[in-house]
Amino acid sequence: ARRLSKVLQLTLAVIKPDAVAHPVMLEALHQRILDNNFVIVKCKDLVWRRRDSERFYAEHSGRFFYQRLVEFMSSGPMRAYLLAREDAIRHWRELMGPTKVFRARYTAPESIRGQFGLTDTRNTTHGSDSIESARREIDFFFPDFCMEEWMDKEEPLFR
Ligand code: RTP
Ligand code: MG
Repeated sequence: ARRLSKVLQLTLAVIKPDAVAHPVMLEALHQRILDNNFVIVKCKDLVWRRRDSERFYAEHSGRFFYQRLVEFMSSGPMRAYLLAREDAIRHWRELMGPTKVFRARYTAPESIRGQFGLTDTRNTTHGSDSIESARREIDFFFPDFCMEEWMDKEEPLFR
């Protein structure tokens, strides 16, 4: 029999401050996660200091939107989820829809950003874009989570 662990993947999802500020939206997004067969491994509400924001988005330093992104992400509470599902990274990004709000509205109106996104920065959610970023981001938000413990050399849970 195939082990469940064979098909699971982990990803890091964040509900950004624009969405957390509205309880109805926060609840809708939480429900959306459950409706799409993700297992919530860990969940936490937190507020970033400016330096956390700068560190997390260091790869974007120098881009024209960096300052406002850093400012915005440390402007209020957000919620981080450690999610598990088969193909979790791809599924969560598909559910979020395109980063750019105009694109989300027109090409994926049912997606989270298509429905709730305000601007390209205040676009309700974040999701890891690769296995490497998922590892880095899970460790950033959940340093106590021992990924190695979830891995089995023969049949890795995390791929
Ligand atoms: P994310 O990192 O949130 O999953 O988004 P992404 O990969 O789809 O987009 P990326 O291009 O990596 O953008 C990184 C973050 O910068 C914000 N952003 N703001 N014009 C703007 O104001 C602007 N452009 C991008 C995005 O919201 C994303 O959080
Ligand atoms: Mg990105």
